[in-house]
Amino acid sequence: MLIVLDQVDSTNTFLKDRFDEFPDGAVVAALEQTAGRGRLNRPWFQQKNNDIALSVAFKNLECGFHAGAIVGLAALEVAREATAKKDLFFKWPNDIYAGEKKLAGILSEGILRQGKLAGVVCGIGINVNSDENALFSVGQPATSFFALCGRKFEIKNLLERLEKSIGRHYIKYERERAQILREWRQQNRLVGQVVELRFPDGKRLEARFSGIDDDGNLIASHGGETTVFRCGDIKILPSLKDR
Ligand code: BT5
Repeated sequence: MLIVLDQVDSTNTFLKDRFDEFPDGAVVAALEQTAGRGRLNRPWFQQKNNDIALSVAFKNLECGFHAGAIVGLAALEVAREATAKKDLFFKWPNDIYAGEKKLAGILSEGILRQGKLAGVVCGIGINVNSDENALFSVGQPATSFFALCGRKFEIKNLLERLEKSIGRHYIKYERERAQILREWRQQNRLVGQVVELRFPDGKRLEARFSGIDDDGNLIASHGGETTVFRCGDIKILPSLKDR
């Protein structure tokens, strides 16, 4: 099921508020969000009628982070097909990057019922037709399908392709869970590199990104110690990557 709204505050908020009214796997997209959100309540920019914003209702997941793996792999597939750029990758936890520029971001939010995880609303924003000027206002290096390949795209057509790809990846997840998670790990390009961990409280730590555990947490090593990094951001340190 794909529903495309002309305007909404946030597709994640919309679907969270109506979670029980939608079937498992339902996708709600919007051509404009007036209050698009990133993680930690950061703003998400979407150019009206020009970029993708959608959310998916997941009701049968083993754990919350698997939502990002399913939606992320589907988006990576559509982005590679559309732009013919193979060199797109995940930056932990679920951003899609081209080089050092962000192409897409994912926000997964758990739905709790009596203290238990009843489902997950997973939203993704993808820059499609935004040009350099629009991307500049984002405040961090960002790119779009248009910036990558010089073509503009019909948003509704891309939404249909993405909804189908999410459906396929969800079915595959139900049948071959380990394979989906393996693919997701493989596309996390920065494993092995030295990165800067940025904790939500502002603390920073340079460490080697040594892997991702079964719950989707980043495992980092520094000075013989291991840190399990559950929430925050990582900054790519290209000059240090082979250290
Ligand atoms: C994310 O958060 O990257 C998750 C974004 C999820 C957006 C989707 S759209 C559909 C659904 N409905 C919503 O309300 N949200 C979801 P985070 O990792 O916290 O990144 C946020 C940061 O990315 C911001 O602080 C900006 O610096 C930057 N940013 C904002 N808009 C951007 C854009 N269009 N492209 C690249 N970077 C952006």
